[in-house]
Amino acid sequence: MKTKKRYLVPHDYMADPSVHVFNGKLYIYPSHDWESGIEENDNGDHFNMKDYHVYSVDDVMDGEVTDYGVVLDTKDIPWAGRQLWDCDVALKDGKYYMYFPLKDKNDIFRMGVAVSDAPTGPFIPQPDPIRGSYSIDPAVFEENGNYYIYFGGLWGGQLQRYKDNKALECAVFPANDEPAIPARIVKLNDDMLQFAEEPKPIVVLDEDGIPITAGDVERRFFEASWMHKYNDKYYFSYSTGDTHNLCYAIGDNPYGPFTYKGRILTPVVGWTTHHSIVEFKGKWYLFHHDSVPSGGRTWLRSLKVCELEYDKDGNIITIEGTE
Ligand code: FUB
Repeated sequence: MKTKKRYLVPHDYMADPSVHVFNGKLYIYPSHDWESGIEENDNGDHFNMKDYHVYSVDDVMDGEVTDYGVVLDTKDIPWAGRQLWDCDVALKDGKYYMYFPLKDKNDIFRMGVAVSDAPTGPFIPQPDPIRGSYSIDPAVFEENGNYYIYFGGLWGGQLQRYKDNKALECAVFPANDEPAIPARIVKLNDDMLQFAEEPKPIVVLDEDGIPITAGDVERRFFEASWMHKYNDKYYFSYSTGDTHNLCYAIGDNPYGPFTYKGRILTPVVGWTTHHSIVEFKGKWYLFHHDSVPSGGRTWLRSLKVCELEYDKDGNIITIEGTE
């Protein structure tokens, strides 16, 4: 589908947008890319981000975008090593909780929480990462007062270093005909600061009800989880990483399993693709990023948005990434 697209922050590099409507207003929580001079590699060292901004917009396709400035900085996080990647924010009882992945001083990704009285921050970090947290790309989903985090990412996201929530001695990738490494879901405690349970795998099935295999690289999970609901169905969406698709799978509850349905967005310019899907003022939007404005530099990405449509059966109509 060809659709009008808009760059939201043309004067800076922002990526990995997590978007929510809080009290009737739309807020964007992106990663903040910058030129740190670190050479590109498969470990993602070139994504060397160190702070977050928050944005809001009233008219998504045409309205003014408000920048609330820096709301969290690695220098204020006691356990910080490096690399502040994709974050997300949830509202509970008037407080805003930002979940962020960050490498600790041993270069291991953990997830932290920072709390604010406002959706626009500033967010005050907890002194330690969430117990039992690992890997990257937290996406928070709330339903009936229960809050869940979807997370995980391969390669630089370190998910291949974990099995059954335990760290492995070294990374393990399944054989091509084995089930792919899954994303994870975990319910949050009432205080929103710790996990309430052990993280569980998110299983994505193919059309025959068989788990998607590691060799099915056009469809298997890689990173960038997102969850939204449409017509009472649960849409789990994600990036396939090295094949650069944004895909989705549908299930009947937040834990799945989910059945693979198709592509949301074909590959964009740049290595990574990452998104969120949100309904605002009666329309659905896909927030994402690409590297067109930086001339294809994968670590300097720009925030984009376009409308998203469903067909009569609830399938998402695929959007062209390069238009
Ligand atoms: O921004 C750094 C990483 O790139 C994110 O965590 C991934 O999802 C990918 O977009």
